[in-house]
Amino acid sequence: MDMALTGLVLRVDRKRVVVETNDGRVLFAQLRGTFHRGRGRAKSPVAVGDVATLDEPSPDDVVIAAVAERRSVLMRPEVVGRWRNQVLVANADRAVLVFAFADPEPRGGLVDRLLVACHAGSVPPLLVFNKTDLEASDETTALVELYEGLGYEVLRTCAETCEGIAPLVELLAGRCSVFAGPSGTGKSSLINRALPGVELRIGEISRATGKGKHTTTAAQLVRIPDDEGHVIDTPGVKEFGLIAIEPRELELNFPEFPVPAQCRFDDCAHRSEPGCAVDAAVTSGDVARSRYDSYLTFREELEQASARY
Ligand SMILES: Nc1nc2c(ncn2[C@@H]2O[C@H](COP(=O)(O)OP(=O)(O)OP(=O)(O)O)[C@@H](O)[C@H]2O)c(=O)[nH]1
Ligand SMILES: [Mg+2]
Ligand SMILES: [Zn+2]
Repeated sequence: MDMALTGLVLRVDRKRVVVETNDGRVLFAQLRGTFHRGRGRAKSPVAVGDVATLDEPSPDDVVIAAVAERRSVLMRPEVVGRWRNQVLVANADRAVLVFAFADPEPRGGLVDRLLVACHAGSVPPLLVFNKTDLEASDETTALVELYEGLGYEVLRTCAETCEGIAPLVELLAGRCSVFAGPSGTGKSSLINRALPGVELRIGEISRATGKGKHTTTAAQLVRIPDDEGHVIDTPGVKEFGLIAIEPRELELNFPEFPVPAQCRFDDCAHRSEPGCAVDAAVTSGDVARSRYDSYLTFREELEQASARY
């Protein structure tokens, strides 16, 4: 009996998908109209990290027939033409969220967005603060300590001096890890350092703006040499919208909040209701103001989005 032809999705362009087949070829596969439309606009039909069943009606013609159920998804809304392309990557075991001590300075709101997306998509996060060779502002130092204090796994790295690269390599082995974060923080640089022989394109920081220039333009899967695991590099995110989270369930993605069911009202939105335990925790300092502000911002966004669809 023939073994079914399957492929690991390495990269997704408009209508062409790069797959690595289980018989060891790297080739382009086509998305056919029915499959493309059939999945509706709620989900990306195919994402990097997916395992696809392939049809090969003739040589040079490989078609994606189906996509295996996903273990996890990292989602963001992204409008591509009239398409809402929502799944950034599929099947990641861990998200490596890369920020920098400086150039660019991390924004807490974006850290929180990515952490919430990870919680909601069942992808455990690792926070990496890169560029330890640069001097951090007091705000940035406090921000790193905030997330460490919350119990998130935090790693300090430097792609220039290789500080923290050995522990990073250990964390990557045997798993699928997706690197995400703002442009210019060093995602591709860290992957190049961690994986021998891999040479992803590295950008330059604009002197004028202190920002990266979106060097990586599409999510791309890279195999770890001599290992089962792989790594997915993604383009830098400027804004990261949250989707597919019930507004009422947002609170569950903030592990330090005293929820659920500790406020006076069962349906407390933690805005300024009397007897709100979250509000009390912010006042007493048990919950950081910045985290609460993120919660309020995201809740508003999710409510507006759910009213729209
Ligand atoms: N000083 C310093 N510079 C670094 C470090 N790591 C990366 N860089 C520099 O930061 C710039 C951006 O690095 P990239 O690896 O392209 O960043 P990226 O996160 O992949 O950016 P996008 O692909 O645009 O999302 C490059 O000029 C790197 O040389 C570091 O640890 N210290
Ligand atoms: Mg990059
Ligand atoms: Zn409340």
